[in-house]
Amino acid sequence: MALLHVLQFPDPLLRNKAKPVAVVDDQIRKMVDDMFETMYEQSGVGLAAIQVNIDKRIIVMDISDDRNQPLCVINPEILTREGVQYESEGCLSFPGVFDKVERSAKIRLKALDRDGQPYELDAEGLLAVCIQHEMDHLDGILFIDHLSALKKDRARKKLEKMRRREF
Ligand code: K1U
Ligand code: ZN
Repeated sequence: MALLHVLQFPDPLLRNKAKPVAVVDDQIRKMVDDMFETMYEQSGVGLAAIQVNIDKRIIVMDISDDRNQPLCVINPEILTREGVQYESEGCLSFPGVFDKVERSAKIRLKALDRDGQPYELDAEGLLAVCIQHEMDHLDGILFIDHLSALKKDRARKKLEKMRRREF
């Protein structure tokens, strides 16, 4: 396995749109495993392939406290949506920036697993938020795109300030 470089805002590659995976083969499984290793190493609960400059519709997630419930999501589709939730989100491409985003409260997801087998999943709470956040990444959409101009500007300034402190 290998650790991958996570792109940071404002890298234009984060705006790329991912393409569907045609066949889930060993090459795709290697990408999935590398993405899991990277997500766990960065203490994230999710990671989309676009964030590591892979233009494929692949997401990895683990929202469990013990970090032992990996969820591999390939070619995701949201079948149904219900209600609204407004919760705080973070992003590995925006370290230190958190803000509330409006998302569907409950979703039904259809996807392929690490073996290329189709499955469906009902999600709510953090899992539903995380799936929607990661699916946005696959379409080049970032969570700050959901914020008001004022909050977006505040997030940008916070990121700049944190980066100045790093150097
Ligand atoms: O960059 C990413 O896409 C990963 C992101 C996923 C996410 C977390 C929470 C809400 C929406 C999307 C993260 O893992 S952010 C860091 C994190 O570990 C975290 C943040 C908030 C709650 C729980 C965990
Ligand atoms: Zn993100």
